Amino acid sequence: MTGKTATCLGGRDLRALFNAARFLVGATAPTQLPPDVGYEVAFAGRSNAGKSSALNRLCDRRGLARISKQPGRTQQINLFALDAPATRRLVDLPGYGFAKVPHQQRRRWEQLVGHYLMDRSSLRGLVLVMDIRHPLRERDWMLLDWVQGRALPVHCLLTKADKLKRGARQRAVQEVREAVASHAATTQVFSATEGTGVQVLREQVAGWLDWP
Ligand SMILES: Nc1nc2c(ncn2[C@@H]2O[C@H](COP(=O)(O)OP(=O)(O)OP(=O)(O)O)[C@@H](O)[C@H]2O)c(=O)[nH]1
Ligand SMILES: [Mg+2]
Repeated sequence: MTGKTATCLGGRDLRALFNAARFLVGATAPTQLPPDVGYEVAFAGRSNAGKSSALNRLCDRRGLARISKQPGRTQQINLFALDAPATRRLVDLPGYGFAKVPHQQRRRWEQLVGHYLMDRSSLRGLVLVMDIRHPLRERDWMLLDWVQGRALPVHCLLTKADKLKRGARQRAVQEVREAVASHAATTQVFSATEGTGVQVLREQVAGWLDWP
């Protein structure tokens, strides 16, 4: 692929489209979500996997989604609008699988995120963010199974690739690709710190958002 086709969608610069992102709302209950029209792409994954960092890198905006050293801090669904009047949106979902989270909080997560993933009509695709060193844990599979039920396309983002050497990265991506073939999910390598794979991610997400 040439540099030109890699950065353009219908003649427009993909980076610029994502760079226009602005915080829309943080929802702690389904009733606080914006109207279920238009197009959404959500980022899901374990706490601390790197969801917010991936979103910031996608938009090339450092402070857009909050990054935390403490896993499990984000307990709300954060939505970002890419255009006006918020027809296309990115969604940062609260993470799962952090052991220190109390039972009640875990149930709240299941209700909030489960409801969102099952019922949201404007949700067009899911980016499943996983640390490339620890992919496809039990709750990642649970999520894959949930969304398969509603035939939602999934893109596995193997992030923190900067932590692995080239050979190990390739082995990891190959293993995940084979494992998720049954769920018709796509897979790529990514690093928020180095910017690896950002253009591939932009094209994947832009396709789901159906930019004219
Ligand atoms: N080395 C490296 N560290 C990363 C990368 N992406 C994220 N991190 C670090 O991983 C930690 C968690 O990143 P976040 O983006 O906050 O993770 P999250 O999935 O949004 O976490 P929750 O909101 O708690 O669910 C932070 O310390 C980040 O700096 C990456 O690509 N490489
Ligand atoms: Mg986060």
